[in-house]
Amino acid sequence: MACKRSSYYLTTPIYYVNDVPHLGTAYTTIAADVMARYRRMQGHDVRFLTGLDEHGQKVEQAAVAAGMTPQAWVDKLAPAFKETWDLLDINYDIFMRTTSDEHRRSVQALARRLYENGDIYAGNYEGWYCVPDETYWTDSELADDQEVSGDEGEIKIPSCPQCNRPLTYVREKNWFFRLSKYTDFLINHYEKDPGAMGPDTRRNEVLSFLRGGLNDLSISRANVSWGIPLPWTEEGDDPQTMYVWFDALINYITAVGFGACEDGADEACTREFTYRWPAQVHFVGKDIIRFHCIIWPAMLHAAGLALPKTVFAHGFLLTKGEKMSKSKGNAVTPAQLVERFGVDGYRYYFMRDVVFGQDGSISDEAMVQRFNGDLANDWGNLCSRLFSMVGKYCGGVVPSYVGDIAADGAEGAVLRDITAGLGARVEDAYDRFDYSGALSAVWELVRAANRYLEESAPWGLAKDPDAADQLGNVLYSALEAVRVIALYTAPVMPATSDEVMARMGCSPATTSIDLEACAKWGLLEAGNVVEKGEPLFLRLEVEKEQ
Ligand code: ME8
Repeated sequence: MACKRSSYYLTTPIYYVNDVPHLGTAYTTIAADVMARYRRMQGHDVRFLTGLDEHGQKVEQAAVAAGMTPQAWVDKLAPAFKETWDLLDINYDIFMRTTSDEHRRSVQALARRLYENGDIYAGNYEGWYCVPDETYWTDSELADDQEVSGDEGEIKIPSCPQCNRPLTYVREKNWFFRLSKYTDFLINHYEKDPGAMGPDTRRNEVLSFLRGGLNDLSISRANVSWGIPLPWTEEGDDPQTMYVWFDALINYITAVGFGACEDGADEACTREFTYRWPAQVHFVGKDIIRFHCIIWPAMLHAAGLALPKTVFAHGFLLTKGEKMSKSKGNAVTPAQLVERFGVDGYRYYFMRDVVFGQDGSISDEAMVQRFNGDLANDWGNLCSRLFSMVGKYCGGVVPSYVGDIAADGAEGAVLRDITAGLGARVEDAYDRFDYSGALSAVWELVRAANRYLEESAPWGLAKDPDAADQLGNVLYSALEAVRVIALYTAPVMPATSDEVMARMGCSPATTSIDLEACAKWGLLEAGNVVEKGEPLFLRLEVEKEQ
């Protein structure tokens, strides 16, 4: 467990600017945002990076088709991402664009370092390339029914094993990175440090791929002009550009200062870099683990840089059994879901219902069910009936707790005791990237608070003049549980938590920098004004929604 207040640097993939942000890219970004918010609330010094992958053949081709320069094209598309992240309450610190000058300097600095170390050499590339995925494929990776040689010399065009779209044949002089040289290093890395990659199933997949042996990797393109130029050329050659993945991965170190100095680009010249790097976690989808768990660590190691502490790969969001993607035409937009479920309802559903690390089928029905059950009924209803009782029985202010709140068997002890163990359970879940587990631990308190109100029946106590202290203690305890719930749900539903805290006269949950201390039982101040307010979540009608 990292010491609180230490640096916590986390990243999402940088998304291809060509695609609009969709539920899949939003999923990774929300997960990273929740982790960033949780770590901030614990007091860590967080840097949260997201951004855009703007170079490569795919973008170049799309720009040509649109009759625009690639730069004008990416400038036109980029704002949609920031708008979507704003809509979803994503509180990132750095938005990287790979067309920035700082990134060009950083990529060239890293490439130069590898070149000078002898890890880059000139060779000839001949083989298949997937432009939409910007990925090279070897013959052996293509399925048997995709034999490349047809009758009479005719070439059958194979399709990409990942996205199924037709591949392009590439034959050119390229520069190669000696990836194969790092095979044993990588095997050893993942064998020795199980935490270096999660979940375990993905780590095993990476290990078995590594044990099959690695080929060197072409890191430049001769005929793609939309990219970062290699900082060297051989006599007689046209300048080449970097392979887009080689360029893109480096964004993770650009963002924290690598290559900030023009001359020599030595990372020691920036304190930020030594402080921030390595990253605590790179969040990725399972489609891009080979890049992040094989190519990227080999590049870093070859450059004498530390490896990220963890790469965590989540699964795919599926609709009707198929991966959601814009190109498959089955994507609902994040804005459409926000319109129906609100930002927090949206964020809650994906964090609670899809187990992080596994594929998850999402459906309208499941969303409505979660929304009505967990949010409208459990959490929203707890707040509204409690706040209304405080209005009715306590003049709309937090009552004082009479007696020793810490004593055995004190009123509300059942909630106090759940709260006492909650911080550790939530932290353990977040340490394992188990968002669903973190939320279900908090929901034990939500449900217990609802049960507690039922069982203590404040409406009955209110009729008994001798039970005034007990009534105050019951309502105080339930309010205290609400305050604790608002704190622990804030990373997932920040606006709702801040609203709940405001209604109880407390400072915003999201400003906590010592979550466990803030969640200590009994800190709620008596006398705070409590406002009932509008319902937090209005039940959705399934029939109407469907
Ligand atoms: O791969 N379910 O960008 P990209 C869950 N530019 N997550 C999904 C998803 C789905 N159905 N579809 C997409 C690239 N994602 C490169 C990355 S990083 C140095 C370069 C998410 O726009 C998931 O995180 O294709 C996946 O890894 C990412 O979007 C791919 O985004």
